[in-house]
Amino acid sequence: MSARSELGATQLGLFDADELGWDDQFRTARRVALDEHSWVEHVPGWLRGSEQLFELLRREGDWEQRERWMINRQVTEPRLTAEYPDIADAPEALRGIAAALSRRYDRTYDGLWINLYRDPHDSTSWHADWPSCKREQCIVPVLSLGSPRRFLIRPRTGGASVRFTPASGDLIVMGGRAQKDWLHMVPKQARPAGPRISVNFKAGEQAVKDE
Ligand SMILES: O=C(O)CCC(=O)C(=O)O
Repeated sequence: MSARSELGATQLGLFDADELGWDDQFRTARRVALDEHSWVEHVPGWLRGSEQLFELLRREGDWEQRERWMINRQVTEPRLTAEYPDIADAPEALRGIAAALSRRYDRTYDGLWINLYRDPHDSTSWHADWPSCKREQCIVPVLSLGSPRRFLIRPRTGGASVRFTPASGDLIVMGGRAQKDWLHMVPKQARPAGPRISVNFKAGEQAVKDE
């Protein structure tokens, strides 16, 4: 059920353009090869105005508490999620960001979902982004807003994980076969952490299998 009022939907478009900006050149991008076929690009400080965007999304996001099947039982996800399958319905501030990412990664990010990790006990467990990536190779950008949290990625077959700690305004972009051969997570942590929002971009063209 939508928590967003008509007024809220209107306010989502009212972001002071001077406060929000990003680096179209992706000058701080650092690409880490996970293996021969998969990579993660970390772009520190990519977005300017991330704290204001965090506050706006926290206040106005269409947040839902979701359930997830784990083997044979349904569990409540330890985070809140708001989904915008059509980018046209997403907060206006995010539409400009999606367009910038589309130019950079040469595909159309036409939908997104956002997650709110309310405290250090909120998390998401090992998974890959299915069904938003059904191709052999996908590029999935994730924008972090608010408190830094660990983001881990490890081979699907097991083994050591690679760790990133994206701060507010950082991008983590998973590419190549990272959704096929690797799993990622945001773990719970004992150390105190304030709330964090992640903005996950999806491209309809990646949600269909290769011919
Ligand atoms: O919050 C993140 O950084 C990642 C979220 C994620 O992997 C997901 O929602 O599928």
